[in-house]
Amino acid sequence: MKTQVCIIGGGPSGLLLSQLLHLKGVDTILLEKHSREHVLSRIRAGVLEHGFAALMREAECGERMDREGEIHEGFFIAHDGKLDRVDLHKYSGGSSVVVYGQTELTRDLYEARERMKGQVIHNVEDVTLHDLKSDAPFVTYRDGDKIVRIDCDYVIGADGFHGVSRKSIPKDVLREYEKVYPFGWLGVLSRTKPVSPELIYAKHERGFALCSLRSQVLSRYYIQVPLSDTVDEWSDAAFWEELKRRLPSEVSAKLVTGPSIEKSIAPLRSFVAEPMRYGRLFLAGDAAHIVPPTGARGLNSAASDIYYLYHALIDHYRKNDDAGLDAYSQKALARVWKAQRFSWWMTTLLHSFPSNIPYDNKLQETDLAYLLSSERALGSLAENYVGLPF
Ligand code: RFL
Ligand code: PHB
Repeated sequence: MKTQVCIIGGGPSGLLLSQLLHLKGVDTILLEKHSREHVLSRIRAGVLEHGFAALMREAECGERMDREGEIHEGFFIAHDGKLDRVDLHKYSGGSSVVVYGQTELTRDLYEARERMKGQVIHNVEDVTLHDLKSDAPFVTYRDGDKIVRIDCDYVIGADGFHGVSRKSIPKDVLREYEKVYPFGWLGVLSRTKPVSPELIYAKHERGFALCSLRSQVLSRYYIQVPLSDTVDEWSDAAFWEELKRRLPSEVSAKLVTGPSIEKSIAPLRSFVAEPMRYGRLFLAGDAAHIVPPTGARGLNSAASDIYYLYHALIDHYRKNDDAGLDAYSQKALARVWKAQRFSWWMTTLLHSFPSNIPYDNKLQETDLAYLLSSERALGSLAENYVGLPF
């Protein structure tokens, strides 16, 4: 087989890029390791930057997001039994975020690829990248007993943190930066009315908690748990009880509980691989960087990579101009590191760290008090949360 751009990974990054390129007449083949059902069973992000929402519209995939997604102009920070509202709209100069689940967004992208007869190949095994430093790279995968070869101009590694693309870059070329946090998030999805119309990020000495939502009938809650905990140890009843203890009483009194329809633990990690280009291979999204979910940056950082790559590839194919491709790694990483900084800061501000000495806890309390008392600090939070410009 032959294509212009071979995309590895059918998560939001890979699907969005293939859809955007297809609309501009660039040919792509997308390879996904799992079935579509498997990809759509993962419950992940819920908050989209306005710039990402605009990219979904440009990809002709924004219709359901605009109909069913919720515009949020603020969120709450709960601490010391109180609730403080962060007015994103006011402090960001008129911006907001869209609350729309990654699962729904991925479904919309799959449906668009199907409508346009895009080539998306599922359940591929043993994906291998070849000759990335040459002008004629190719990708192979196994389909049963058969090895299939795809010749292409460029390979896009959008295959997530555990994918094969980053691992195809020689170790002496790649520099990896990593920080592992000593806790995870236990998440529960439940068909209940959300406790608050806007998200609540809660700082509590027992650990962080987050009240989020997917719609007015679907709630998503998280609590900080030690890494040693397993999902089986957490009954629904124990989860609700712990969540209530970490929320101000005015909130926990209103919490509607119900059976969980999904429950999982995600470890918290910050990670960046540099550079994001190796010859004809370009990394995008979680394949190159991940953040702890506290600042809601992960999917949004993936979208900014796709924005840069999309424009760079269009300039290459339409104008024979490679400046965008040559600048990609540097440009993408500059924004990625800002998302890293923000996610690390939000995580440090709101979680309980087992290794903290009393001095650290005092600084953490002071950081929060300063934030909530300073319009400039709130401006910085809001600007980062709604998304820095691409
Ligand atoms: P994905 O979604 O991991 O998709 C990669 C795809 O590649 C496939 N794959 C392969 N395909 C072919 N060959 C191989 N060898 C392959 N190896 C892997 C995989 O099957 C998969 O389908 O990466 P992508 O597209 O870069 O998207 C990134 C986002 O998924 C991720 O950043 C976010 O979910 C992070 N995140 C959040 N981000 C936000 O912006 N806002 C949020 O509110 C937010 N909340 C979250 C989150 C992530 C969470 N978890 C579980 C990690 C909340 C949680 C709990
Ligand atoms: C979510 O709804 O899953 C969610 C929202 C905000 C975050 C992280 C996750 O910061």
